[in-house]
Amino acid sequence: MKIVSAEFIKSAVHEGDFPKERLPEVAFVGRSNSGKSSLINTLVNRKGLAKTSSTPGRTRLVNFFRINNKLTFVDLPGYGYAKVPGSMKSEWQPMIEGYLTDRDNLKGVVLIMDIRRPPEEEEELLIEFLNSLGIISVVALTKIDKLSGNERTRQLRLFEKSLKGIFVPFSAITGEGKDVLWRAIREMVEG
Ligand SMILES: Nc1nc2c(ncn2[C@@H]2O[C@H](COP(=O)(O)OP(=O)(O)O)[C@@H](O)[C@H]2O)c(=O)[nH]1
Ligand SMILES: [Mg+2]
Repeated sequence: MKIVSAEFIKSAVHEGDFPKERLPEVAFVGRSNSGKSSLINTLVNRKGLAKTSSTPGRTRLVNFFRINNKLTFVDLPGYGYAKVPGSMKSEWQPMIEGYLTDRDNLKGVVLIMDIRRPPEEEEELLIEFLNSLGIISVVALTKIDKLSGNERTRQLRLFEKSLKGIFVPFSAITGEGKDVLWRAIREMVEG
């Protein structure tokens, strides 16, 4: 995808403040520190569009970006920071669920996971939830550059065994997976 423009639209906390414009939308969701901001920046070739943060989990904002005046990227708040017993019960749950359920221009979700970190029940439940809503999703496995060939194979097997998803190995450092992810996004958007 040739990026002509990538602009920040707004941040919002409540559904009522989400942008009224209805471009096709792709949402990015992941644990704090999973590499979500870096992945968005890599996709759009802009180093500082989505802030990469050194204080993970502090923001509860939903950030909207307009890409090529054609689609919207939505950076959903990170999760898994405030540990609450029982999965998907943390404070972002109602907000995320509300967004995923109600946003009718939502075309798909990119779930971002650090390839070194084994999936937990939260991720399993999130994928099930997306499937139950009929929302297409793809799992980006970030920081692949940190693994050796053997570790990579082992981790990929682990993910394939524990989650029902489509996996894209990704690195914000080397750019691996960028084209594959863009293809997946284009398919979501163009249906
Ligand atoms: N080696 C490597 N580091 C990464 C990659 N993606 C993110 N990081 C680092 O991981 C940390 C968290 O990244 P960030 O994008 O802020 O994660 P977020 O909290 O999910 O938005 C930062 O120190 C990044 O530089 C990657 O693909 N490879
Ligand atoms: Mg971030």
